[in-house]
Amino acid sequence: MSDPTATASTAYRAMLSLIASVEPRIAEAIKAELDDQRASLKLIASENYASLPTLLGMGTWLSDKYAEGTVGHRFYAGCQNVDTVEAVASEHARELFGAEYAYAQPHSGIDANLVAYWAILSHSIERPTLEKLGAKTVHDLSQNDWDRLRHDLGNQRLMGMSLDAGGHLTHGFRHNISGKMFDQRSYGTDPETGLIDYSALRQQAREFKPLILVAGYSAYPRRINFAIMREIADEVGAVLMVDMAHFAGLVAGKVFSGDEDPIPHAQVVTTTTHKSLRGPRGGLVLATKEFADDVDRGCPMVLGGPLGHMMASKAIALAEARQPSFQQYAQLVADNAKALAEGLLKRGTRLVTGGTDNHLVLVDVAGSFGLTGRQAEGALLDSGIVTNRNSIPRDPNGAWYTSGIRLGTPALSSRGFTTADMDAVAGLIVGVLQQTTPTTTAAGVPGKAKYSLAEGVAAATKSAAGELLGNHPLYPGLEL
Ligand code: DSN
Repeated sequence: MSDPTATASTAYRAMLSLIASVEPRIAEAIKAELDDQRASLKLIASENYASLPTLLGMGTWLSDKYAEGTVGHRFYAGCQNVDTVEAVASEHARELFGAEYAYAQPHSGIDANLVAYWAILSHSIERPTLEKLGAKTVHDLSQNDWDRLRHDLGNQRLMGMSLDAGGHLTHGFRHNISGKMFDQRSYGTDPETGLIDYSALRQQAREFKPLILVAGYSAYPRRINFAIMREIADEVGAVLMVDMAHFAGLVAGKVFSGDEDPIPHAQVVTTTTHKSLRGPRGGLVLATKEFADDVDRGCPMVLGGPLGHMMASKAIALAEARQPSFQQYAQLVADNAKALAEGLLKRGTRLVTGGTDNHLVLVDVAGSFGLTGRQAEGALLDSGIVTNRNSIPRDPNGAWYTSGIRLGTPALSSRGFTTADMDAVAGLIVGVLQQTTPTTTAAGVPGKAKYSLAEGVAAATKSAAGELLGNHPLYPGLEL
């Protein structure tokens, strides 16, 4: 039998040559991206490397089919193959997570959250109103009743984690549509420990009485107790929605179980598929049966035509995540994050919450090295280490410059980095940041954007990183 990676090399070379015959700059950018990804230490907590079957699943003619609607109930003819891929993706998602219902259409995390918000609004506001007025659909309502319903749909309350505590824009912040749709209040973290204070959260929920309580984060380095979150939601009559975009891989890989697994506790759970879950770019919504019909109306409610090629790729990635090897991968992600945190701590770095028990680490670069997040991100990038700047709780440098950098281990764990490698990575990071200094502005004070990196540090770090990367090649055997 021929070696599948050698076959993939041939397939990709043919693909690049076909693309180059139309637009060579695009072929070059595709190739350059692989070279860049191979040559840098990727520590962006929300990124990963999808498998070759998952990547190849995206590049097909399933993209050419319109299929608005849902499986078996489409607004276009000839959707039998899109029906198959959507049904298979949903089946894998249900089985993988133990969910009663799964919706595979969302194109991204923001779309998954929008589907979830509108499903909850439909379930908890629209349906009871229609029932009370004896109407079957919204078309049966008088103009006055419709106006009142629209007003009610647009005036509900949502409570989510504050951005600087690690929450997400789509959890009700003003720069996102969720902040315009809902009256939102944030819960933060304890100023001393940096951890969620469930009693304070409960008290806030009692006072604010949200319709939706959102749990989930993009920069909180700890686990959440979803049993307590559900108890709080039930007490105040809220629906618990969990956005597990960042840690879905740890749920799928059973690193998070019991009270740390959102599926048995939340009515609605959303995720992206491309972060720790290691699939293609996209989203999923999981729900209890009670919310299934409302979630299923996501297209055309808020989503454009489903992306058949992306759902095919999601199905492949979800099938991979059901393999026992994915559980080993998920455990490695968590072990590597711990090793990275310990490596940073022992070299004198301050971490938000003092460590991690998930896949990410939040470094206070202002407190540790006198830098802004922007300066730290830039100096590390110059040295071949890709991270992203991130706010820390009560950040004095705001959301643009920030005082932190966020590091995550899903991508390097996919390359097979070990805990010993992560200690070496911590050494490289600290080495760079200790030798970075903010540039002084014309007014004689340290600036927030520019920095200088001691001579030779970037080159030496790139070379040490190259050695680590060489031990764990990305897509071994794939030659373009
Ligand atoms: N952009 C994602 C992240 O980096 O966490 C969340 O939207």
